[in-house]
Amino acid sequence: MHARVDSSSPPGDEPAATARDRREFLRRGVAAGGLLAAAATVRAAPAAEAADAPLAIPEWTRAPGAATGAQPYGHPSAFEKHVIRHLRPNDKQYISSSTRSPLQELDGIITPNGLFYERHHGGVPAIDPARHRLAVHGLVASPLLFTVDDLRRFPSESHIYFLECSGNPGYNVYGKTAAEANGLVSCAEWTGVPLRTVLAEAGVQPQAKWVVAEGADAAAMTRSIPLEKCLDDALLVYSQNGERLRPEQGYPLRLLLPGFEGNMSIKWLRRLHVTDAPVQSREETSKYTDPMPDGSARRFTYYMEAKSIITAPSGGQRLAHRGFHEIRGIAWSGHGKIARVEVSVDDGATWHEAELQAPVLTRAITRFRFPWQWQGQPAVIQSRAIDETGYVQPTLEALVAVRGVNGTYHNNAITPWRVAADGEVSNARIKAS
Ligand SMILES: Nc1nc2c(c(=O)[nH]1)N[C@H]1C(S)=C(S)[C@@H](COP(=O)(O)O)O[C@H]1N2
Ligand SMILES: [Mo]
Repeated sequence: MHARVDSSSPPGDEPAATARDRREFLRRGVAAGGLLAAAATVRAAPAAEAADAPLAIPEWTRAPGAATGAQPYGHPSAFEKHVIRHLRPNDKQYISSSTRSPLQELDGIITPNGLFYERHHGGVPAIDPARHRLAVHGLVASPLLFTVDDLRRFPSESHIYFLECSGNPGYNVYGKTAAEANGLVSCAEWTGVPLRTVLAEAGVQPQAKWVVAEGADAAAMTRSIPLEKCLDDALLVYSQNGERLRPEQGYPLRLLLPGFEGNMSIKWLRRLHVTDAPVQSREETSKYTDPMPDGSARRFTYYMEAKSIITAPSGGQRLAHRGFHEIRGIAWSGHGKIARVEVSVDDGATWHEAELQAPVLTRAITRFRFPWQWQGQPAVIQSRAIDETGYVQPTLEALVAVRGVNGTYHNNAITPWRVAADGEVSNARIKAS
């Protein structure tokens, strides 16, 4: 049984806007040595098994399976044990540390809770929700103290948003896999109460301009947030992907500031102090600032700018077959929706529009895909995101030309992957040996 995959006419409707790009793509494909000459065939069964042989009955069909309810809380298949968060092997800072989401193993736009990236400055506290409180005070008409149950009584909302650490990936651009190169980003459906609802309950005074959020962890992570953001789409979150927050993600209560650098989405939230000025916390002075070439420093760099990365094929993987391959990846922007993603398969010489997978949501991860014929030629493949503001994801060289090399945060550069003649995929920034 063969599933026919014709790379020159991908399934589904072709948006009118891409027809020109596709013609251009085909023309260049032919010009570039018949890249698309033959329609690809994806075999549904190993060629060694004759299609007319009877289907063997495997052992799992011959006897009943495990008892229903054997796992009161479900786990992935035992065959998926390699799909785990990535912890840097030399990471000795086990309290102030991070783990990366295995982007190369994931499909769709939702990161499963057990694979959501983590970044903790003082370890993961074990908080008893019955004893946890949120204080709202400062420039308000009535200071308030909430239990988690109190907050759950407010009208709730659910939204899909990405969260990304501004240190993703820093200026270590040599990550071997997609996780190592850019895995400090994840995306979930968050449920909670809009922060503006709770602030309205307390009654914000006219001179208020900032809200200082503080965590209940040993790091007492503290950040000042412009009141404008708090009254816009900021969410007090208690659930993630349908279940209560995991301890690592801020159980029982976190702040979520869509599109803003991850460190501002304070986990284990215990206090909201309404003020008229930023508090100048450690996290907005010594940390999370970027020294610029002219000696100044970028501070309060809220927005995560548009980024994308190809997750398949990506570093550490191997193309086992010549012929059709769907290039797949993810794109996101703190400024809103992804408008386009472009893919290059010739080391950046030419770019072609990828197809976006619905839904394309504001400040959420968007999937893209692009049909590719690989006939064993060495190639460098990469993607660049363009968001609804028209902003185009830069190359690393373009970013460094503006920012210099002393900053660590907000590196949203393109990640190029090298595909070798033997099908090995590696980070194109690592010199081939
Ligand atoms: N209280 C508290 N909040 C915190 C942190 C922390 O260490 N303590 N880390 C911040 C950073 S740097 C990031 S990137 C995100 C990470 O969220 P996650 O672990 O749910 O992915 O949480 C932010 N909120
Ligand atoms: Mo972060």
